[in-house]
Amino acid sequence: MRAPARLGLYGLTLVTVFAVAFATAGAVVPDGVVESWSEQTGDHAGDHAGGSDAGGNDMGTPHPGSATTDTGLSLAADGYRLTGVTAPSTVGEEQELALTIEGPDSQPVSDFDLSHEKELHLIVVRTDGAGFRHVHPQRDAQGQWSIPWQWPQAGSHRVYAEFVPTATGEDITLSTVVQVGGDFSPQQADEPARTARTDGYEVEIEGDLAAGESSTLTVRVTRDGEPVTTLEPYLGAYGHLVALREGDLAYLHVHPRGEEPQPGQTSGPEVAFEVSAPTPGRYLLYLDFQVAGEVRTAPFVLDTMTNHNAGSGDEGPTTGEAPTATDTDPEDGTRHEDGDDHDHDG
Ligand SMILES: [Cu+2]
Repeated sequence: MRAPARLGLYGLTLVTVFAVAFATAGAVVPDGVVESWSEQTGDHAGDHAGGSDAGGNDMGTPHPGSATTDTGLSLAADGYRLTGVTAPSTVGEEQELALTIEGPDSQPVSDFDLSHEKELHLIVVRTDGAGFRHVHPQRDAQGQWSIPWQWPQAGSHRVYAEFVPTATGEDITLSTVVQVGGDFSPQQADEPARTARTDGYEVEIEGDLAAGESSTLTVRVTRDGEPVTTLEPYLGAYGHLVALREGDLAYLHVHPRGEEPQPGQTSGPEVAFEVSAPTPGRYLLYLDFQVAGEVRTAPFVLDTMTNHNAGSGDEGPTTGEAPTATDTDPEDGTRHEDGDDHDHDG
């Protein structure tokens, strides 16, 4: 009777695998890592446009005086709370997405500084990285933020609010999770993706992420093989890049390089960003760029470099091999506020 014995062994192996998975799931990023990351990614990180001038050779060389920000995984930080989050509960239902930011006095906050031209940035993404949206809701007299909303896909979504209270002048990102009922097929990224297509535009990302270091990522926009040189300012830059750590969806602060564009100016085909990946692993990146008055989103997936010494950002971009015809099809992976309904098979 060998078969039953084998089955038994197989069962035991399964149990072991699950036990390991549980242990791993319980592992949390040590506080120290998060803290040094927060310090690194404070607003002043943008001052280091020349690269790692401090010769940062290790994780977490904190920049003194940097603003403290969190990693966007908390409902509350620095006395501010994300409350009253409502959204449609199922796919396709038309309603609104609403939220309130409460201050240390437990009252809705109504004084915000402009940051990237807006008082509040709302980022929404399903926890597998699909369905990214970056929008700007309206605030009413009572301090409630809202925007018309419809979910194109079911699943568990993370909702981030990024803002700067006038009272502190510090950037805060708070988030919560919203469940959306309906059929759900996960679209977890299974490999890095350096090329994205959206509305006839092809966007390629060059450069590498290095864990614990700042590095430069450059995006290049083409259409029908021709460089696109008519990128328009959007949110105070020629592109807005959001980076999330795959797995927990921690929110990275990304700083555009170069001068802030003036109204009417255009640029392209390249835009550069300064990014710090806090830990080794995979990151989901989303570029919003504007051409001819319309904002589009290009999604990417990057893994941090394994060679720790190779990239402090100022050597030329290392052109990675783009996976052939990546399936980061923006039409099912992402959409933007201004985009009308594309087909979503999510
Ligand atoms: Cu925004």
